[in-house]
Amino acid sequence: MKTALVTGITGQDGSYLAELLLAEGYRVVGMHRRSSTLNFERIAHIQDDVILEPGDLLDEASLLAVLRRYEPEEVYNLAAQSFVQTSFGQPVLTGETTALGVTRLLDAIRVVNPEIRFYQASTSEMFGKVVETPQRETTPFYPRSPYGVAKVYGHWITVNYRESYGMHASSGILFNHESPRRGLEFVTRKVTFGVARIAHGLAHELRLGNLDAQRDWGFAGDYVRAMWLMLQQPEPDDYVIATGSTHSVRELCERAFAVADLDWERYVTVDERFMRPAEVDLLVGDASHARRRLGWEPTVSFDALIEMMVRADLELVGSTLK
Ligand code: NDP
Ligand code: GDR
Repeated sequence: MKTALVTGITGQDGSYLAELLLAEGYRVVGMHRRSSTLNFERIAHIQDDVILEPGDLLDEASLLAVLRRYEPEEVYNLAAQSFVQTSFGQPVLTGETTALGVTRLLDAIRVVNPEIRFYQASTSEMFGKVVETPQRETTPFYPRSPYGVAKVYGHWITVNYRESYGMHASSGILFNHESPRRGLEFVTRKVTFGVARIAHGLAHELRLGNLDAQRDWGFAGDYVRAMWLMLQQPEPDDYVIATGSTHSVRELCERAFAVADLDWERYVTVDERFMRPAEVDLLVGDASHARRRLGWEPTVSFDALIEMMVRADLELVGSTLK
């Protein structure tokens, strides 16, 4: 039985990846940070099937300890301060976790066992300002937030450990991916949860920022499969993972409100507080390298994704009223 270590197991992707690894027969070790209240909500259904081990990307000793204790064959580094807006308010913390955290983990792997296969959660936010579309592995990076800058560092340190020490270290440049488990602060979930609250009479408006931003939104369940496939290849590499189609926040609103038979224009208000000091205007990815090498394809369309999220939130909000 192979052992996989997943950092960020309490997050959206960590929960889907843990499910997939369990289905593939792995012993799954999930690293989580200590907090005064447990936040195992997303993994409650598999909590007894995984090993949960405290640790923090800010603390090198905890990383060495978990690697020595469980001797994983594969490490998936999903932990990060992942919210772009917060990275403007907490740029140093974001750098410590999202950038230097990657070096701490890679270096712990180099010391404990450089044969361990490593996945780094890179992002389309590294492309930032539009240089070319669709964005692919060779598109130059031009990040537009402290988060994007930190992820560029994480990406290049992964490439550097691969080239310097021959490590099987791969980087998945994943475009936005969503699900009913998405954090409430990200725009898709903010909208679908907002629609559910309005539909149930608990709210009367939804305040958003830039409605013109365009994103290539896919389903998180599809994207974690790509992470796993990368580590099953004989050679490490970098891969763009995306659907290849893009939609604006305005279109997201239209679609989400329509699922609940509501007219979005009656409820959505633009609020300056949700605008960013620098914005990423347009993301659309070309995943043909992943399609060819990994045989990876997305299975959930934008419309189906938004409908899945609205329906889940209608049920969730409804259940609190019973
Ligand atoms: P989430 O924000 O849902 O999860 C982030 C995880 O990181 C949580 O488990 C969080 O723990 C953990 N974490 C944060 N700081 C630390 C730390 N200092 N030490 C240990 N763990 C920490 O993100 P997603 O699941 O959406 O994303 C997973 C990864 O993929 C992230 O690195 C993100 O930047 C990246 N990414 C995400 C994309 C997306 O569209 N979802 C696209 C491209 C990349 P806690 O629960 O305690 O907060
Ligand atoms: P993003 O996701 O920044 O792309 O990062 P987010 O959902 O936060 O924003 C997407 C776009 O929507 C615009 N927007 C708003 N965003 C939020 N959060 N709240 C609002 O009210 C709002 N109104 C408009 C934003 O300006 C932006 O243009 C996500 C994260 O998961 C990262 O960790 C990951 O790396 C990238 O996706 C790919």
